[in-house]
Formats: sequence, C-alpha cells, structure tokens
Amino acid sequence: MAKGNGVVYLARSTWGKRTAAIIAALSLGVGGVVVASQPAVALSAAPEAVVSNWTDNFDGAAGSRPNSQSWNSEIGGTGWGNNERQYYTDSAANSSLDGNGNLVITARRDNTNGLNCFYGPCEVTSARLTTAGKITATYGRVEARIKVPTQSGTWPAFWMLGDDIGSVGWPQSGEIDVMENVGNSPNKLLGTLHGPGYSGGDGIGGEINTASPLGNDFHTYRVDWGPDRVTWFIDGTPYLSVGKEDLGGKQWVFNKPFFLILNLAIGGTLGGAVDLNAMPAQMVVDYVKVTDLGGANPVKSNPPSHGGSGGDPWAALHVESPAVSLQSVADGQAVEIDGNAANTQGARANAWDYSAGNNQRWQMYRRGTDNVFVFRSIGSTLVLDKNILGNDVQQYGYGGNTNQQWVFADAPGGSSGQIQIKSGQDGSCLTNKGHGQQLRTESCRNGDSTQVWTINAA
Ligand SMILES: [Ca+2]
Repeated sequence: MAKGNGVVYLARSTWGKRTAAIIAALSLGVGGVVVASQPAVALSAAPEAVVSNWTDNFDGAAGSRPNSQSWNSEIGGTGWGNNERQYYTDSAANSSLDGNGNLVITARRDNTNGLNCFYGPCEVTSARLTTAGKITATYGRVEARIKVPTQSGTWPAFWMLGDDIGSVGWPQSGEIDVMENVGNSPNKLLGTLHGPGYSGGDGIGGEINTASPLGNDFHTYRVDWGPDRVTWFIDGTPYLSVGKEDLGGKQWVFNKPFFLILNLAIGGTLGGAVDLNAMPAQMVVDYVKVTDLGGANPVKSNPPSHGGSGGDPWAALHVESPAVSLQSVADGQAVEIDGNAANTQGARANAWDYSAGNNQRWQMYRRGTDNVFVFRSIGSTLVLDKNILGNDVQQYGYGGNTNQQWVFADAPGGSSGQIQIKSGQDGSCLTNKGHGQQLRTESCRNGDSTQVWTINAA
C-alpha cells in the first residue's frame, strides 16, 4: 500500500550494456510515479494471537464497530507517506458493520469536526483497520471477499505488514500487498512484495487487468504464502507468483508473523485525481480468512496455459517487469493484439498507433537470469507467439515452447535502448510490416529500422 506498481528488473546482464541501460531507465520511469513511505502502525499492548485458522465474517448489528479484539483503527491525516487526502477515524461513520454480514469502510466528504490534514482542513474521512498486536499469521492462505468502490481517487487495499515493524522498521519488516486497485484504473489489480532494497516504487510484483471493473461485484483476493514463495489469486485463479529466487539476491523477509490491514485511501501518489462530489465511496468486506496450508510453498502458478504438455510451463519464469509497450523505431507503431480479440487463441498481433490500450500493454516474464523473455498480453492471459509453423505473430496460450520465447540483442548501429527482438525458435527478428499489418518474424537485417524496437513503461 506504500507503493504502487512493482518494478522487477532483476539480473540484467545477458544482452549488452545498451539494453541494460534502457531497462534501467524504464525501471526508474515506472518507479517514479510512486513514493516510498513508511507506514505508521498502532501497536496494542493486548496479548497477540498467532493464528493458523481464523475468520472474521463481520456478523453483527448494523452500525456496530468491527470486533475490537481483532481490529484496531489507525487515526490521522498525515498523508500516510503517499500524500493521501483522507483523515482516518475510528468513527462508525467510516467503518462499521452493515448488519448483513459485511464490514463497510466508507470514505465521506466530511469535515464536521474541523479536522486538519497535512494540506489544511481535511476534505474527506475514511478508515484504516489493522490487526496489529491482536491477530498475526505466518504462512497460509490469506484471503478476503471484497467489493471495492469505483469512484475516481479511491485506493482500497488489503495487505499485510511484518509484525516486527515496531522494532526493525519498514521496509525491513516486509510488506505483502494482497490487493490494490484504484478507482481511476478500475480494471487493474496489483499484487506486490516489499522489503529492503525493493520498497516503494521498486516493489516486486505484477498486475492484471480484468474484463470488467473490479468494483462491479465482490471478488475474492488471496495469497497463498509459503516459506519461499507467495502466489496471488483472484476468485481462485492465480495471476502472479514471486519466489525467494526472484529477488535477485535481495533479502526475503517473509518468514515471520504478519498482521492484516484493510483500508480505503483517497487520492495520493497512486489514487490520483479525486472526485469529491462522487463521495461517499464504500469498500465492502464480506470476510477475512486465514487458512493453514501446513507451511507448504504454493505451487508456482501464473496465467493458465493452453498449450504444451506436462507440468506448469510458467514455473520456470518470473515476473520481470510491470506492463511495457513494444514500439517500432521505424514509425513508433506498437505491438498489439488485433481489436477486441480478448482471449482468442491465434488472434493476430499487429502494428498500431500506441494509445496505452490493454491490448498494447504486455507483462514481461523472464527465465531465470537467461536472455529469454515471454510477453503476456495485459488484455488477455495469452502470450506473444510466433506461429510455430510459419512467421506470423499472434497470441497464444503459453506452453513453454521456444516460438513463444524471445531473446534481446543490441540493434547493430542502433542508439541506446534500441534492440532487436528475436524468436527463441529460430532467431528470426520481430518485424513491423506497417500500420494495421500483422507482425511477422523475418531474417534479421542490420540497419533495418522495421526490426528495431524499444521497450517502454506502459
Ligand atoms: Ca460476511
């Protein structure tokens, strides 16, 4: 919650200094939108329960506060490290049960009590609830069923912090963001880990875009957390997995108790522009649940495979970056999946004017520290695929095949950050055939700008 997009460029030495430079620049560019912060934490003197199985169904009378044996209210309008606009209260007006089995956190345009925020009189009140000092868990399945708000500026989150934050501080404490979404990007779901050397905008994680706004309905947001790996799910479908080996040697700080946090921030570095006239906004939580998985690591699982045979082909990959665009040096055209092809296997990959559409944005995965990359369309769960029998480029389910893998090479004679993207099957070069035309791979030709690309934060 103290961060936004995860930025993951780990080892980056296999394809030359120029490309490394562009990747470094990309990393800075993405990270620059997010400000690191140190979450403030209210610690309770009450005895703490380390749980392996625990559920709060938020049953209770309408208007009552969430159970104080489990939940604390953090209070204040400091901006919470991210220039957030809300003042958090412990009032039932901002967090209470609805009598129908839900906890409702409500952001209100309200300053009836003359509250002061870091920017002056507060514009909006909300709530941030934590189980610090009361309920902690180490490993297991941690999930909540939540309906997020959709108003501009809302920034709901379900996340965890290391219970030792009071002694070791943040980010040494570690942070596991189970769910983040913002009303200004209503289809985007973010999952992220933070720790020493990967905090703030350098968090390690990923994102997906869902077919419809997350706030249209309840969804279950979950992590399966083991000693060496965390895997994220929405409605039971995995979309991201980060293991100890993905940290590039940075310290894994997730082998200890963590407490839970539910909050609804407004505005700030990730929340963005706020529509105060659209308040109140509600984050509705049906339940929060912790389930013992016996301390086992979750299976590394990423978007479902539609091809290949045996095992999980994604298991060899890690998330290398947040979303990127691939753009041609010849004319700036971007690699995109044709029209509204969504999850259609075999849909054409074309060159088209870049407009930041989800069909033009790609999540980049990498095989270890190898110069082997896979591009998954943010607009689908399919990957950039060279027809295994030909040279047309399309989207297809990832089966771990070489025609779905790409290697980078410095473009001979090209400028810094300009690369050739070669098929892992036969070394042929990704080639821009012009606006609206299907991409192909062709024999690499030095000095041909239709075969030269830049990779950009998207
Ligand atoms: Ca419930």
